[in-house]
Amino acid sequence: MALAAARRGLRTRALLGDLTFLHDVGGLLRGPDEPPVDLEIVVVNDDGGSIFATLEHGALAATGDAASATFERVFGTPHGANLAQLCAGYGVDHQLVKDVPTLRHALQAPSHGVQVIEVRVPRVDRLAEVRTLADRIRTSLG
Ligand SMILES: Cc1ncc(C[n+]2csc(CCOP(=O)(O)OP(=O)(O)O)c2C)c(N)n1
Ligand SMILES: [Mg+2]
Repeated sequence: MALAAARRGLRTRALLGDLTFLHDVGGLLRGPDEPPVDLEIVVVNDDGGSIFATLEHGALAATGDAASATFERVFGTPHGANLAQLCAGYGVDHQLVKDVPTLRHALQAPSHGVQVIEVRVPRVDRLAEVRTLADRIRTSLG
């Protein structure tokens, strides 16, 4: 669906996590007979799957004992993949963003072809951030 919109000349963005990106990274490869698309792929790279810290078994991560190491290996799944090099291998533009002003600038800039914008974030704060965000939404809804 994103590619169909991108073909119509609409500015099209996909927002995904690093593990999701790595799972489907082969999709960056578009053959010479494929129609050109304008697509921005924004990858939030926290070097693993932080969503699992927000689930029930995320409690294991906070124990500090062997269970937290197991949680990190099985659910956190850090990988250390170099997204810039992966994009280079597919001939796709890559931009690493390290702060909010740079991200704003990248999102406002004209976009042509397939571009990956990698936003590096820490993984450790995900549970606290989700709770804070939920509180703010509750408060704003009254
Ligand atoms: C096709 C598919 N495979 C596996 C899953 C299970 N799954 C849910 S979230 C997730 C990892 C998400 O990691 P990431 O994309 O880095 O996002 P983060 O949790 O860091 O925000 C996985 C493997 C899924 N939902 N769909
Ligand atoms: Mg992630």
